[in-house]
Amino acid sequence: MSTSSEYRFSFGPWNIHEGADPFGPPVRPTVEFQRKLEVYKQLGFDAVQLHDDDAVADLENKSWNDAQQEAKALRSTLDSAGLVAEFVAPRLWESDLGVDGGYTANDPQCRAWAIERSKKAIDIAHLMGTDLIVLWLAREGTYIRESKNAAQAYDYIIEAINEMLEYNPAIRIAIEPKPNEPMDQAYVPTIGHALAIAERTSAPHRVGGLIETAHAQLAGLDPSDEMAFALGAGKLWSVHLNDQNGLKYDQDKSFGSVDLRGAFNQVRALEAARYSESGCYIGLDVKAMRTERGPMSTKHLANSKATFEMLVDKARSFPEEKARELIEAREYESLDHLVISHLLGQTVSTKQTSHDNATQVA
Ligand code: 3MF
Ligand code: MG
Repeated sequence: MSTSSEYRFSFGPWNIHEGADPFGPPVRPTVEFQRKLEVYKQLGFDAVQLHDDDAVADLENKSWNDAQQEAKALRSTLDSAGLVAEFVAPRLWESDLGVDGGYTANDPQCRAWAIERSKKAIDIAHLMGTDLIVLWLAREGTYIRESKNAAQAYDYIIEAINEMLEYNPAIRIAIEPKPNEPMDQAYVPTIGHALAIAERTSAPHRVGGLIETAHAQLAGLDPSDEMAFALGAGKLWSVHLNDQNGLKYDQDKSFGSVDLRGAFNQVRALEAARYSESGCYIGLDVKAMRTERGPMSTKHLANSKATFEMLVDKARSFPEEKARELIEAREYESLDHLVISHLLGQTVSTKQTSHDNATQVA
């Protein structure tokens, strides 16, 4: 059962990286953006996720004319490589002006800058041929509760989104929620918050979400339920599949590498909603281990994609009929074992489950 042709996959250039962490310098050489683009197709990926300054390096210090030329040049490079841009995301968190956040900064000049920069990202998206803008609200939050007024901050976020929606009526905005890191407490920590905000904007149908597995896990939530919630609202416009080992720093581990059953359930939620037919991409946001040797480490990308595809097969071959019978009989212990057996490639006979019933201690 080959599934690779039905789903389309994407990742961002930051997923091929130098391996630096807060306690150590880079351990692999920097790979030229151009060189990264060459491996997309080899690895079976069709789309590139971009920050505005991935598309136009050093965006803040370029004339708008030069920026446009660069974006156009990248578009034709992607075209000739058979690639498309999935989305463009304004990278507000690396500028001096974004130290206290962008849209929610206490300094009105910083808030104005954040909106102007977001409009540039929208123009770049247009030049790159995508209508999808992703907002990861990195520094929109607080280190100490008293430094910002949360109700006011949410109003600022909604005002900023409204300005973006008005600036280009063709765009859609997908909010990527995350509960913490780099902030202690981030605004818009879950997809529930993101979709509630969407409803408060001037064009709710143009505001949806991107769910990252690890971000949901960091909020103590089940990623598959988060995805199902957004899918039910028709608002899951991209995903960042990865994994996370408990409530630590954001790890971006390979998909399924910690919680394989959780990964299976995410795939099951996507399959149930026929996500492969939605036109949306299966995006990855994964980091290579620091121990990987260079010059370019891409195994984490290939492995995550392969795991996803194996789990699609597992979702499609799941014994649904048997599961339904067990659900009807409220035999959840047996259902639990059915899932585990299926993931481990074993079949459980119905006989075995009815035997369980017979020997059950009242
Ligand atoms: C941080 C993230 C971000 C976003 C990216 C796209 C750098 O935890 O997940 O990755 O995915 O900025 O908006
Ligand atoms: Mg992400």
